[in-house]
Amino acid sequence: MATLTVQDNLQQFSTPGNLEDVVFKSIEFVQKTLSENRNLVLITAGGTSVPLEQNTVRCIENFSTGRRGAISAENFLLADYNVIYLHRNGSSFPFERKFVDYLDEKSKRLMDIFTIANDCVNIAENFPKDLKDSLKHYELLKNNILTIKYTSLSEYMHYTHAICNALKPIEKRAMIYLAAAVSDFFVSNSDTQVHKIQSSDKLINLKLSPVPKMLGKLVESWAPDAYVVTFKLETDPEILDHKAKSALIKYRHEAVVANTLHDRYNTVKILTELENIVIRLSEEETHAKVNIEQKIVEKLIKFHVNHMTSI
Ligand code: 9Z3
Repeated sequence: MATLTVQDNLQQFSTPGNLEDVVFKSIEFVQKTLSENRNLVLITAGGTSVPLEQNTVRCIENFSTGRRGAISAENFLLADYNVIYLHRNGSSFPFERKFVDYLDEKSKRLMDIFTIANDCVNIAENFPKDLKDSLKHYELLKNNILTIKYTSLSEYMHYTHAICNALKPIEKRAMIYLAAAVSDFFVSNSDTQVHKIQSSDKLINLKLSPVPKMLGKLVESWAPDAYVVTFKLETDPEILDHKAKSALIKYRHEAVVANTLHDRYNTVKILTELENIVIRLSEEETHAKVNIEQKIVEKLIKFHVNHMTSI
């Protein structure tokens, strides 16, 4: 297992009980990918949970649904990449999310689409073609995806570190695509009380510490050869470009995808050292339910190919 150094900044996050299992599965999947001679992308998706108590009753959450990561994973799989999908437990899942969309659109529950007669379960209706296609794609590609779930910020941190280390033998054929919305603040171990915070009439003061930035370490030493893509989210479009450009300069990684909260599925900017590309869905594309992730992934794969052929 990759040993933690003080510089990795992870000691302040409690080590998840199943970390060795995640390491083992990642190494095994990397070996499989090498033997298949494929490229591999690590995708992170969904929000992190920050516990307020050690025996957690309450926590701090964020808005992220994991949809960006899930649809991106579909597109990488269809482009013949192997995928490690590190996602928030219960968030959007590649191909399956189409069924969730369908149920939502029809205002139905999952069990509404099944009937049972003589102990046989049947599907109650004719599925639209794109749902059948999703099922077919999943059947075809499910061995090319390794799924790892996290809930807490600590799990996210340790798993990301462990998977990046496991990716080392893949060298430049690895891409890291950090679409998860990771909390910027947490309650440090020493400030987290053991038992449930008791209700009272008094104000409660929470001490939130800044989450140590892991990106510098990731780029420098966890996965030094990989093509690293981060996402920058703002709610104020005025500051987005500047923040995205600053991140690219500060961490010296390959690409930043900049987006705003409310327009994130319609417009993004991809920034690299040499390019500044705006991707915006047209009205027709929005109407035809084109996913912007398809376009993001297409572009990034082109950049990744250049990265792999560079010396
Ligand atoms: C993103 O910006 C993703 O595009 C979204 C996708 C989280 C907005 P959904 O999961 O949304 O489909 O609902 N991810 C990165 C967000 C983030 O926390 N970035 C950090 C920042 O902006 C830098 S790594 O400071």
